[in-house]
Order: sequence, then C-alpha cells, then structure tokens
Amino acid sequence: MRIDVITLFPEFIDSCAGIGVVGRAQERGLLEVKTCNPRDFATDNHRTVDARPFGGGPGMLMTIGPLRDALQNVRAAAVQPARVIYLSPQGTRLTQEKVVELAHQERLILLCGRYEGVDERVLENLVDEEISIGDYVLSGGELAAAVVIDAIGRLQDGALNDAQSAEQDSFSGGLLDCPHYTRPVSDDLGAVPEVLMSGDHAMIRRWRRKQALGRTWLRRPDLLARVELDAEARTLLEEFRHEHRAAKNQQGGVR
Ligand code: 9D3
Repeated sequence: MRIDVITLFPEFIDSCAGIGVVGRAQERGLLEVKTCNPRDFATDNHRTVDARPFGGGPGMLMTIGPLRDALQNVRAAAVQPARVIYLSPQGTRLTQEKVVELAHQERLILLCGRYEGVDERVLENLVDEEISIGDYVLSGGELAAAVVIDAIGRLQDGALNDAQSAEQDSFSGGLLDCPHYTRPVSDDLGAVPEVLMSGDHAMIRRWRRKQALGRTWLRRPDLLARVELDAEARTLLEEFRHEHRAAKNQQGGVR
C-alpha cells in the first residue's frame, strides 16, 4: 500500500512513519509513506500558501493553487486513481471499521490542513471524503494523518495475522479489553487474580469475558448498548454487576 501525505510539515509525518510497527511495515515493503509539501508549488518569492478569508473573520486559509498542484504531482506518480481524504474537524469520525476499509486500499492521499483550513472549492472538487479523529481541537491535520497511518500501518504488517483478526472480531464485537497481568505474582501494588494462575482455561476465558463486559458497562455504556449479548454474556454481566455492587458496599466509599 502507498500513502501520500500532502502537508506543510513533512518532517512531522516522516518522523512518525519511520518508527514502530509503521516503520517496520515500510522496511518490509508492505507500506510506503511519502510526503509532498504544497509550499514547493507556491509561485511567488515568499512561497505563500495562505490568504485571508473573503467575508472577513480571524485566521488564514490555505489557497487553491499550491494544493491543486501538489495533488496533481502526487497523482501523476500513480497508475491507478487514489482516494483523496482531507483530515478535518468537519469530517465523519474515524472508527476501526473505517480503518479496516482504508487498509484494503492500494493507494491513499491524505491532505492535511493548517491555519483555519482550506478553500471550500478544494473540498468540493478535489477531495473524496473528510475524516475527523474526534471531538477536540487540534492545530492541524498532521497529527490526525499520523493516527490514520498508524492504524492502517499496523494492519498491513504481518498481513492480518491471527491475533489481529481476532482483535478485529472483538472490536466489531464492540467490547473493551479485559485487564492483563504479568510477573511478579505478588507485589506491593497488589496480587494477580487467582483464576489467571489456575490453569483452568475455561474459567480463565469466562473471567476475561466477564471483565470485558463489566468494564464496557462501567466505562463505555454507549458501546455496550450497541452489542448483542448472548445468554452467557448476560449471565456474566449480571455476576459482574453483583460483585461490583458488593465491592462498593464493602469499601463504603473509603479508599
Ligand atoms: C474558528 C474555529 N477554528 C479553530 C478553533 C476551527 C478549526 C480549524 C482548524 C479547528 C481545528 C483546526 C485544525 N484541525 C484539524 O485540522 C483536524 C482535526 C481536529 O482539530 N480535531 C479532530 N480531528 C481533526 S482532523 C484535522
């Protein structure tokens, strides 16, 4: 897969795409991340890429010219057409489902905005879709592009191995992960739950599922509302609620 990123801060994207799972995917030739700076396509002596908005208001906008030429340049390097995605606070929210869909593409072009954004005519004519990574304000699209690249990159690496496809299932299963423990068994910070050292794999699976359900109930009721619970899940969640209530009463609100 090849991802081209159009950005005024190519070194930011380059440094992100060089490390960890994404860096390894690149080294293995599974993924190629390239940057293109619209400033290189500015035509004036000051290499201007922004201008004041018509109608007034605060801040500046990225102008059409350098973005159009950068896009054209990036497109020329490809045989097949690529989807152009603009990272934008006005976009639809990124989900793991969307990440999986994007990971199947042969090629993507990510466009990062700076200042107050880009001229609307770029979005209307040169962009296929807009994606936001969440409801908070960033200073530009680069960090969001890095999020998209990371999420896609880890799916390229190892071409969707067993653990990952299981994870996809559990994500579309829509629950949070259960707690995890490693050595030492006993520590000042507490003990490892007995069941995990019992060697009883049916019990362990049941405990993990119960914890996943319970945590999702406590922390992400919005996710829990969207999953369909089988008979075992309903029983486990009932048990968790019961244990949770008992623990809270025991504690009496004092830590
Ligand atoms: C006057 C209002 N503007 C500033 C508060 C709106 C605004 C313009 C540009 C807000 C943020 C940005 C820059 N953000 C992104 O480019 C961005 C983003 C984000 O801010 N949040 C979540 N996802 C994304 S994807 C791109």
